[in-house]
Amino acid sequence: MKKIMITGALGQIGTELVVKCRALYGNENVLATDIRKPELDSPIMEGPFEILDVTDRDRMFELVETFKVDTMMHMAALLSATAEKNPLFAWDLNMGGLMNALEAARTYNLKFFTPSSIGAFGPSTPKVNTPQVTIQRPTSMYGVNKVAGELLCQYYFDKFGVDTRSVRFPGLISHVKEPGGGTTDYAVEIYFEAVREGKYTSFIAENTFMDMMFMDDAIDAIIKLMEADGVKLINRNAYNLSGMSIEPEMVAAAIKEFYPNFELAYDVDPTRQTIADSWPDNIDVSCARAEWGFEPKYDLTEMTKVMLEAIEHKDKVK
Ligand code: VAH
Repeated sequence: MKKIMITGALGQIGTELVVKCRALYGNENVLATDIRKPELDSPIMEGPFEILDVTDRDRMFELVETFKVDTMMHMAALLSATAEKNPLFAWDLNMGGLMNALEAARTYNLKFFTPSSIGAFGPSTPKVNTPQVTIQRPTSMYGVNKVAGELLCQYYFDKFGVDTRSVRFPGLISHVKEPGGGTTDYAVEIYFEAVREGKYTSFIAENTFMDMMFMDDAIDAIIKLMEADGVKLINRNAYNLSGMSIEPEMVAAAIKEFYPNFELAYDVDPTRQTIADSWPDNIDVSCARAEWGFEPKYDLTEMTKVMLEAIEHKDKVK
C-alpha cells in the first residue's frame, strides 16, 4: 500500500495533488505537510496533516518514520518572481528543502517526485520546440534552483539508486488555488478578473509566448509518471511537459467567446517580463509521450470554458 508524504501541500500544485492522491490511494495514506496550518474547513484537513518546514531535516525524517512513508512528493518551493526578490532565501528554501527530501528518499528508500520547470531554461536555450536535452543557462535564481534540482535528481538516481522522477512544468492554470509569485500567474489572474471585473491588466506583454497547462492535466501527469514502469524512464532529471503555447491576446480571445465585452490592457512588470522573455516559446514533449504516455486533455478553448464556469460557480456559492 502506498504511504505518500506531500510537502508544500498548501501550494498551487500541492493543494490539488493531495486531494487527487487521497481519492486514488485513500485519505489515511496521504500525509499532507506545509509550513503553515490550513483553514479548518480546508479539504487538506480531511486527512493526516502535519506542520513541516522542509529545511528542518530532523522533523522531515521524524514524519517519514512515524507515518511509514514509502513515497515522497516534494512540492515546497518559492516560485520565480518571489525567488528573484529574495534570491538567498530562495536558495536556502528551494535547495535546502530539496536536499532534505532527497536524503529522506535515500535513507528510507522512498519513491521520489519533485517538479522542475520551463524556468530551467534560459535565453541561450532554443526557444522553439525546445528539446528534452539542450542548453540550460537560466538567468533567474528560480531557474538556477531548478537546474541544480534536476542534476541532483539524476545524481541520486545514478549514485544511490533512488527512484527519482520529475517533470519540467509549464505555467499551471487552476481555479482551485490562486498561485503566488509566479511569472505565469497572469494566465490565472486573467480568468478570475474576467468573471469578477470583465477586464484585466496583464503584467506580461502581448505576444510573449509561454508553455502552459491546465492543472488537471498536470496532476494526472504526476500520477501517470509515478505509476509508470521505472525501467522505461530514461530522463531521471526531468521531462519536458506542456499542454499549450499561449500569449495574453490568445487567452483574451478565448475568454471573449464567453465574455464578448472582456477588455485586456497591459502594465508590464519588468522583472517578470525579463524572466518570461528568457523562457522558451514552446517545448518538445515527445520524450514524456514516448517513455510514460503523457497525453494532456485540455486545449485553450476547453480550459477557458472550465475555468470560467468554475470561477462563476465559486463566486455564486460564496
Ligand atoms: C512560475 N508558475 O511562474 C511558475 C512556473 C513555468 C512557471 O515555474 O514561477
